[in-house]
Amino acid sequence: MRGSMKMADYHGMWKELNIDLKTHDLLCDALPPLYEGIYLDQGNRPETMDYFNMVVAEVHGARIKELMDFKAKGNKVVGAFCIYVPEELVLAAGSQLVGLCAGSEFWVPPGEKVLPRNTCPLVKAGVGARISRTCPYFQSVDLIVGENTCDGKKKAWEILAEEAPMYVMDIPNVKSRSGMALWKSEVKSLSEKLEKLTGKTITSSNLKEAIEKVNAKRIALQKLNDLRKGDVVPISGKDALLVSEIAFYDDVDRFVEKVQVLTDECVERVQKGETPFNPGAKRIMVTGSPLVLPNWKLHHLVESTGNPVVVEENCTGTRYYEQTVDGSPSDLGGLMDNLASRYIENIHCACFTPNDGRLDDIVRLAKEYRVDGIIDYSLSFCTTYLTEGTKVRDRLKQEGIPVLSLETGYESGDEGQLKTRIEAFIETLE
Ligand code: BJ8
Repeated sequence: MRGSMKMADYHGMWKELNIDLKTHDLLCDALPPLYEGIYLDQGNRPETMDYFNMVVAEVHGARIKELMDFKAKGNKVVGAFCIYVPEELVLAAGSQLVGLCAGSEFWVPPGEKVLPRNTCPLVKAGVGARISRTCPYFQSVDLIVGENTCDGKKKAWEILAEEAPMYVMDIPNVKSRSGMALWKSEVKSLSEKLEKLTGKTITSSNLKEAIEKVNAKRIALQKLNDLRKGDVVPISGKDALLVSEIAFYDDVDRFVEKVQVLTDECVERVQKGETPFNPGAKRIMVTGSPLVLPNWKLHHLVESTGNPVVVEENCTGTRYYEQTVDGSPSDLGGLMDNLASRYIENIHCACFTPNDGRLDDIVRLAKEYRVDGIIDYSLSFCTTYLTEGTKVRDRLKQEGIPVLSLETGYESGDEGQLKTRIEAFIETLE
């Protein structure tokens, strides 16, 4: 299955968004060959990945047009970088949330104009996308919600705030009683900020509805990813990653419907024994820093060896979709409490100390997905995940699970060397 990567002409819309058209055209020209080489050339893909191909082809087109139409009706669009920002609140306030992905090397050089070179590429690309005016998501958001997670991000927001309407959530870095109290008050403050932005009050009824919507998205992703646990892996890790990445900016209801269709096809593929991988392929888990669109480098390198990535313990994987919010309370306070708890108790980011919950998750997922080996991935200069790597390796040694630690950015220059290391690691797996 190949599909088309041709986007319609949106230059008029981009001009209105004050996009640097000339530079943006270069970005638009670069994406199709990258996607074709990594995605469309895969063999034996589910047919219904076609929808997700289209979403990528139209990533700066059709979806932006939808958001602009939404805004034209007086609604607001909110952008975020981190999965601690509760989408449910944004939806309850009548807005839409889009992930400001920052996964492209294209935006790193403009980011380096204002940030130190030894900053992680995700932060550099996030700032670079905005200051180069080459991302229509950054240009169309009415508010960017940042967070005090790692040092790179919290200092970058000060610079981004000079360019864009910015609000920063103070994320605790300890999961203690006082950490929880801080987090609850931050969730409340965000809800007030959103109410002010949209002029809409968050009530128990609209919050309940939003919780159901986002729960449906997470459940759809859980069901799809559950199918990667079996002997017949019906979908490549690359495709599963892409679906998760798209969860951050697609229309929620349509996304849920399309993931359900894909899951139905994958169930049939399992029954028929259809998989892109050969029998005996080694099952790999990826853990660590997030892999945001279009950072497909690691999955592509692993799967080009013929072995599947079967699970991602990261913020574009299990940390995003594993738990839902208990939407049963009828009062706003109860719903807000459950919302706050779901985020703080279940997302184990290396920005927290200690962060043993993540180590437990890695071991649990390794068993559930029956992995043969783990790649602990850190984006370049991501101090939190790089440092936590020591604890990850120690714990996996105790558990007898092989692990390979890799640090890399978005650049392609080190791919040959990385592939050699990945191949050598996979050869050692029994
Ligand atoms: S909950 S992982 S999405 S903060 S890769 S910018 S940590 S230096 S992205 Fe993250 Fe939220 Fe945590 Fe997840 Fe810093 Fe590391 Fe860069 Fe990172």
